[in-house]
Amino acid sequence: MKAIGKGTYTEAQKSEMKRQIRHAADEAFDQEMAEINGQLQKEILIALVGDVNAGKSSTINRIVGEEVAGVGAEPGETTTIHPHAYKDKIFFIDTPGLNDVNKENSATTLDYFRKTDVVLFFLNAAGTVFSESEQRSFRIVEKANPNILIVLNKIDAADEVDRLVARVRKETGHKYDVLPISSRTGENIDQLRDAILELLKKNNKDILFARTIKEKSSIANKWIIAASTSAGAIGAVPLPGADIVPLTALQIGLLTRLATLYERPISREAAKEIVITAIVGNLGRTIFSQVIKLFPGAGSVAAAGVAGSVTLALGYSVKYAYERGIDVTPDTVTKLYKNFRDRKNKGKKLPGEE
Ligand SMILES: Nc1nc2c(ncn2[C@@H]2O[C@H](COP(=O)(O)OP(=O)(O)O)[C@@H](O)[C@H]2O)c(=O)[nH]1
Ligand SMILES: [Mg+2]
Repeated sequence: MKAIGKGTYTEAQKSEMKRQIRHAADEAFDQEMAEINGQLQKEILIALVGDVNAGKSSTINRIVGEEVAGVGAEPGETTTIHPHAYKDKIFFIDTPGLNDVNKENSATTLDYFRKTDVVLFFLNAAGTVFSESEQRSFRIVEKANPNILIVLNKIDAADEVDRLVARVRKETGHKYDVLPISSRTGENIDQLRDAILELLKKNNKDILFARTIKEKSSIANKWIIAASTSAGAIGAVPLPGADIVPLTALQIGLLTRLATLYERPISREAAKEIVITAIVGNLGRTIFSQVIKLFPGAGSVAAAGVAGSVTLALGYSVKYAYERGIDVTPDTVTKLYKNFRDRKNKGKKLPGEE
């Protein structure tokens, strides 16, 4: 079968596509839900290592968007390292100071580091960056667990940050990301959050962590861009048959992830019909050129053709609905598409652009 015109389909093609989407969506939905539920059963352990006052507590509070109780132990208060539960599945290990890491270089401490999903190793950009004692601790931690992100905090109070980053990278053998941040001003906190999620993704734990974070918008954007870019690899105008199965799977994956992120479960039937609207209907395409302006990094999707653009439009509309407490149903998503299209036709800006 061949699509006609600029991606408009014949009635016969449309009904065949709907059939294929319903079929592919069932399978994709089961797979995604199994994957997500599997993730939600797991536990995450994040270690905060660094000198007193490096900004460990401030940074973690920034990342999750609220005060994390228990990460605030003063040096000397704790004699052994023990995890603090934050939400029922997420634990932080706070090392009150590096001396404690060095002194307590015991089997139990190392055991904890071994089990940790991510180690955040803090340096104070406004202090003595990567001092001898910090280097000693770093070697200890590194041996136990290489999933380290080096957090260079307090860049608001430091000079020559680029040079500091380069030096730390060099002294750690260019093996680790060094992220310059300020937990006071919030600079680069999004990048640090993304880097943590990237590491957690390796253990299939990123959704579990993302869900507990207050600031969901930039995470949602990233997922929408990723799905749309992947969709862009599918034929310029998705055809019934080979293109429909992977495109459906991508969109179902995006929908179920967004639903989990915003903690608003989506039914199988709703997900299916929303995908049908996106792929078979024309509405998604008409708002794409507007939507793309709202997305940092959407340039990669710009040349993505129909599959990429309808995926971006779908993701944007669903995210928009979740953030405003609108139920995500085929009806509401279609209404949103129409609303965005009408705004576009009237030369008005889309929500978020103002
Ligand atoms: N200038 C500046 N001060 C910071 C920053 N992050 C934390 N601080 C301050 O440094 C001190 C120690 O922070 P805290 O998070 O308790 O450090 P922790 O001991 O490593 O947990 C506090 O007075 C914070 O306000 C930052 O990015 N810039
Ligand atoms: Mg602290």
